[in-house]
Order: sequence, then structure tokens, then C-alpha cells
Amino acid sequence: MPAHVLSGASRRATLIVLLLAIACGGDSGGPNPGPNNNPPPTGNTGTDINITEGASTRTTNAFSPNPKVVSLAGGSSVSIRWINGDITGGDYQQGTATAHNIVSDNAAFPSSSNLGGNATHTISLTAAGNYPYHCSIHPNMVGTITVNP
Ligand SMILES: [Cu+2]
Repeated sequence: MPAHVLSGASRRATLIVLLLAIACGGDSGGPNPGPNNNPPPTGNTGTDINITEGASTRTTNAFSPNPKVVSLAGGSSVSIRWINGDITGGDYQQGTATAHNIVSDNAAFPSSSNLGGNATHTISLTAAGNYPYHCSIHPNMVGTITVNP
């Protein structure tokens, strides 16, 4: 059917699709592969867990370090921060990220949203113990946090 005979409804549907494409194109804080990755985060390096490049096909080595061992050290809580470093084909400005979603195996801490390139997820743990977790998108990705007293 030639474009000039598209019905009014078809034209409206096409316009809506175009507007949705524009609205979804920006950095929304969700998955942001390609050139819209975040710059590498700073600070907090002592409690970071990096999601490694190529993590989607890995198991325990999808996370580094793994296990992550921290200590309350007399305090009431310790924070843990994941960084999605799974960016391939260049640095954060040129590479493409794979989204990951961190989930506690036993609902011990809040899940992340889908993390884009260099996006972070920070939790606070208040009790000693082992905290197994995985990626809900790639369940082969498994890790453990050990909190010592
Ligand atoms: Cu994943």
C-alpha cells in the first residue's frame, strides 16, 4: 500500500511508535548499552564487587572478588557495591554493556534494577553470615558475600 493512502489511524500509530522511540532513547538509569554507559564510579573501593567483562557466560568468576569477604569490625553495618564493568568493544564511551540484575538467593537484601554499563547497586548488611546471590538475567552468574563479625 503506498504511503499516501495510509489511513489516519495508521499515521497516528506510526507517530506514536516514533515518539516512543525518541522517549526511550535517552539515559533513563536502566540498561544503557552502547555509547550511553556511565563513567567509572569513584570511591568506596574497599567494598566493591566488579561484574567482569563477559560475565553473562561465566559462573563464579562473573564477579570479582568472589567470594567477597568483609567485616563489621565493631560497626553496625557494612556496605557492598556492585559495579557493572561488563563493557566490551571499547571503553565506557565506545563499548557496549551487557545488563545484569543482582538478586539475593534468599531475599536477604534488595535486588538491583537492570544495571547498564558502570551502573552500580549498593546494599547495607548488618549481620555476620554468608549472603549468596546471582544474576536474575543469567542465573549461571553466582557469588557470595561473607560478612565476618
Ligand atoms: Cu547477568
